[in-house]
Amino acid sequence: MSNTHRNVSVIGAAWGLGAPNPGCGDGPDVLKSIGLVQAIGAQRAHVGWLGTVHADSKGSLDSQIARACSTLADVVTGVVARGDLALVVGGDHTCAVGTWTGAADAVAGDAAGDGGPLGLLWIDAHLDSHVPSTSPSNALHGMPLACLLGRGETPLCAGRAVVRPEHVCVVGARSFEPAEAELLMRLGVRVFPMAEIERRGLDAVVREALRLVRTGTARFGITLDLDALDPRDAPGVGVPEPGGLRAAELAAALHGIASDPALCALEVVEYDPSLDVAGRTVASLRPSSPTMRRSRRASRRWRRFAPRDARPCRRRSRRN
Ligand SMILES: [Mn+2]
Repeated sequence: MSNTHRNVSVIGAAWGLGAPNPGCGDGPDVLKSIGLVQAIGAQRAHVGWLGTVHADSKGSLDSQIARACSTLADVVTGVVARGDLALVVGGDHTCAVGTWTGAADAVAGDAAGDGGPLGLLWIDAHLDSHVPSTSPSNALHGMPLACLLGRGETPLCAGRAVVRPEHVCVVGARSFEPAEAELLMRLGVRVFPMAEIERRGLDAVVREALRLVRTGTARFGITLDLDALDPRDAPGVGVPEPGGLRAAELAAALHGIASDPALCALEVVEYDPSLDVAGRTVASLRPSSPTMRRSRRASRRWRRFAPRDARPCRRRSRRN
């Protein structure tokens, strides 16, 4: 996140129920404890940890996640409606259903009267566009984009289209099932796979993707699944995929984005502290590295807190 005077409200989405390994449910607490708020605050933003949403344990998995998402949506609506930047920290990617439903509601009902649709930039190694009938694993974190597009029939998906396909871009995809790609193609979602990024360069792709999510929308949001990053930079995710984005290049391509008044919310998901290796994932998350370098104190603090237990990442089950 770059220099900005805008208020930043951080919200934890502390559940991993939608993933085969629930470890990412600990992500928000760990990032809070190692000083995420202070690191962002070092860049002159007014930042506070607003709260953390947990899932309860009543009923089916779907309904637990659906309730947590509904709580999260209400919180995000409030933050966005008052003009702050919402930063949602997952948890597994099912929290996107809550984050973007809440953001879309706030953006549609903008008090100033210039409300409209929400654009969404989805940065991910996967397409997250399964519906229950196409998912080999039934893992719900493989479905949130389909849900937001109004597809899929689970309690998580009210069947309501929160975003329009022409306002959504996926960047960094490299591992998915044909049915997901077919759904997105049929709907008209622009997908920028890794092969295209390697050919054209990340800067050019991000520029085009940002133009698309801004076109015809009132405001836009960005969701970053950390598995979009190369496992060399972000080993601490449940479903790592080789051949991904380098953290420094992505930070450079998105540099300054937090100061953009059209950006209403940012979401960072799937960080699993138990799978991190030598704090590498946390180091990649360090907000806006160039600015952090100028703030040596904050940078030292972040390094000091970064978990260093170099636990080998042995468990590598594919999601699908
Ligand atoms: Mn994802």
